[in-house]
Amino acid sequence: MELQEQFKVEGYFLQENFLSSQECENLLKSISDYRQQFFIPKVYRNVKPIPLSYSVIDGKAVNTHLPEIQKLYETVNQVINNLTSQQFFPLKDVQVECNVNITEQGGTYRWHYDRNAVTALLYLNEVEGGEIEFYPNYRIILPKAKFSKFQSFLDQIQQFNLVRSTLGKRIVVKPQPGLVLIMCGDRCLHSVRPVTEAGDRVSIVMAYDLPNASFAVKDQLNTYLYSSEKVAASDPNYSQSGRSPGN
Ligand SMILES: O=C(O)CCC(=O)C(=O)O
Ligand SMILES: [Fe+2]
Repeated sequence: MELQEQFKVEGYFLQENFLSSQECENLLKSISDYRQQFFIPKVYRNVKPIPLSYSVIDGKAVNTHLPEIQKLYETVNQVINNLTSQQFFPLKDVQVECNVNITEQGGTYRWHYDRNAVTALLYLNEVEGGEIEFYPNYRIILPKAKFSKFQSFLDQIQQFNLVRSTLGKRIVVKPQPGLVLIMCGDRCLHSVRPVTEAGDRVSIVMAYDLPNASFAVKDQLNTYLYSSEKVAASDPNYSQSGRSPGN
């Protein structure tokens, strides 16, 4: 199968050694230098069955202080556009564009869909545990109401273990330096299993969408994902009004 066709059918794409181990080392060094200089928020959201428990360097900080990662974000955009028949672009919200996720021992990432259409995950190191588990092209998506309460209801049903194992195709990927995983982030249910060793798991998360994409859920979701502040909504992935604006 040709690559574009394969991505369309399978809903994800994996490439080992997208970066060399030396390139990963250099990026890890820049990230650790950044951490010496700046505070990075630790985020803990007690959701079931898997909490969101990680630290994050958000897109604003990457944009300002980590130019080599910002450059990678542009390079991976081209990789994605060779993989699909559509043209994807950086998000308009710089905070969300490109993040560095740092997950320490015991840390996890909750079950979720990304707000944006295509996501690339680039792994910089190997850890014990910390596998990403995902179900590509799994979501029953309401095209005009992706952020609605009814969508939230459907998503909750689809998250149940039994429903996942019956309807979904489970894929588990162990992080390794230089491995890139590209997925349709808003259709692929995913979570990260607990890191079981003392070292940090470091991944770069890159988000893209079509130029006209609009997100009903911006501010609360950003606070939820990128700060340690409390948020009112139980799951800010969905808007209170139940409708997505602009479509
Ligand atoms: O680090 C990972 O493997 C996944 C992170 C993720 O899904 C996200 O930040 O949206
Ligand atoms: Fe995600």
